[in-house]
Amino acid sequence: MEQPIVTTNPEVASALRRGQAVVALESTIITHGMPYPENAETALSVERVVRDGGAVPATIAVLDGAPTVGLSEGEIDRLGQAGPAAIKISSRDLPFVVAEAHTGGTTVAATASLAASAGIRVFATGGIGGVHRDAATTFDVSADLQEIARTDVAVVCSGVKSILDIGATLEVLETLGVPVLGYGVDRMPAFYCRESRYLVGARVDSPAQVAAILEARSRIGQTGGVVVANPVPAEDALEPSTVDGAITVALAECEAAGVTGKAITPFLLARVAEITGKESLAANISLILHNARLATEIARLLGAPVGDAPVP
Ligand code: PSU
Ligand code: MN
Repeated sequence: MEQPIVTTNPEVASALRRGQAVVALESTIITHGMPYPENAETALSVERVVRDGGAVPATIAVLDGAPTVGLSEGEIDRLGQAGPAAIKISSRDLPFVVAEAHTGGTTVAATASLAASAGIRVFATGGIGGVHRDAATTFDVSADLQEIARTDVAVVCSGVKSILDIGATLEVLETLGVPVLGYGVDRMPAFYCRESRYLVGARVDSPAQVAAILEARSRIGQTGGVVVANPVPAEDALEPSTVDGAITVALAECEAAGVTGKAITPFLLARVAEITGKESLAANISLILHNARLATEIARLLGAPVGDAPVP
């Protein structure tokens, strides 16, 4: 067999060998999720939060054709500067960008699959992709859902943005057998807002509960991922009416501009962010940091003997 082509940076590789906690981080949020320099600054702050919590961060992307697990600060800045000029890489794009030596940010789908192949079990992000509101006619369902279903990784996120159909996204996750755990909430978070009207599969209130559910899942013999839905901190949450108004405008503009395919999600997210202004960027940054903190706590508990607190 050929050697795997995934490059794992030495710090991440050594942490994994020694059984230390590692948290994977996506990079489409850097290239397509925020403007420069906030994108690179946020990615570096997220890494600091993971380190401060006692785990090793592994931001994942494809650099000149090399799927890379654990970017350097310089590499994060390079992706940030490239922004949407870099490729948005979902699972199906990996063979193309590797063969043609391209650079880009990996979506939740591609990041989860690269993380799992490196042996990382916990992944933090802002929001996952899902079922688009017009999916009944367009069939637009993010590959994130299927990839989470087949990859052994816990994805800590603040739900799906309300540009999507949250109820339909939860139905697909149920069909795919993905546990959806509301962290401290009974209802699915809606990214900028703490709650939608849809119930999660189960509510959890501690990282230890999440770790126990992950362990139980593998003891049962099930494979595949888990979604941990962690709401945006209350002080940074937006008013649902503000967000709804922006979404209505963004959806109409997307349709009028004839945007299709993988460009749809970045277009809608960017327009909602522009219309809602600085407040939504602040909420976005706050929830990502919050998710990274929780992911770090979960990662530190995995593999630790039951009842044993991780060494600080
Ligand atoms: N949701 C966000 N911000 C993002 C994304 C989703 O709040 O940046 C990105 C993630 O990388 C996600 C991707 O994996 O969009 C989903 O794109 P698509 O719908 O084309 O699968
Ligand atoms: Mn799509």
